[in-house]
Amino acid sequence: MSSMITLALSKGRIFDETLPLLAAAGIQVLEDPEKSRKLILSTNQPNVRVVLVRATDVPTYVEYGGADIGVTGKDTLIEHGGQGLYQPLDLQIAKCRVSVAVRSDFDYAQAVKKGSRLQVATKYTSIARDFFATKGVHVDMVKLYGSMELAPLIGLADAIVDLVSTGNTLRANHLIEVERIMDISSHLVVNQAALKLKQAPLRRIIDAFASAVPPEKN
Ligand code: PRT
Ligand code: MG
Repeated sequence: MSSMITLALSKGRIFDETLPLLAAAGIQVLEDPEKSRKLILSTNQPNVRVVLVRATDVPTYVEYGGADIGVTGKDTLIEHGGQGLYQPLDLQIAKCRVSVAVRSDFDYAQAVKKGSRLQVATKYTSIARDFFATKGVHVDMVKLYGSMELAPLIGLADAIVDLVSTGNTLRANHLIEVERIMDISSHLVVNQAALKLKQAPLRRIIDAFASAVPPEKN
């Protein structure tokens, strides 16, 4: 029996933007996750299957070998810690940035003077903690799992640390981006034991993905 390769993806932009890379590897997913409730999708290659997991769970599935390989945002990877994961490739997809945003009437410059305290609402507590520590700002962290943009409007926090791509969500909620913490794209992550045990098929996928990634623009 040939060994099965399990690829972990999340529904939505990561799935959609990974499809062309899979095509470059000769892999075609046979079901549409938006139309089916299945969590395990077969492909045109009998030894390759796709599992659908929450975006934040992709590194965990790959770390514990629930999947051999996965695609995950750098944001998610940093928060996970990346332990046990081989990270061979920046796929240059699902691009966005992690930024600090506040209400337009909030005096951010005053609030981040060294030694001051700032209430920050975010799903990205690790990224936020490191960023404000470097600035010497004390942070009272409010951990949220979504709709971060609401927090400053309701008085739950002074600032949010969140992903921004077009900026439309911030604008719609009268928030302004005051600092850009880091640029984000999605990366390929591979289980280290699987890389040894299933080296040839995994290498084939990694190499095909690498050849399909557009060269970095400067
Ligand atoms: O949505 P769900 O709660 O199910 O899970 P998730 O948010 O963890 O997954 P998903 O699929 O939304 O995001 C997966 C990955 O896509 C993230 O980890 C990022 O690496 C990447 N990515 C790229 C984005 C965005 N762009 C993005 N714009 N993830 C989320 N957003 C959200 C952002 O949080 C904000 O609410 O879109 C909103 C801002 O978009 P603009 O265009 O209005 O600025
Ligand atoms: Mg989302």
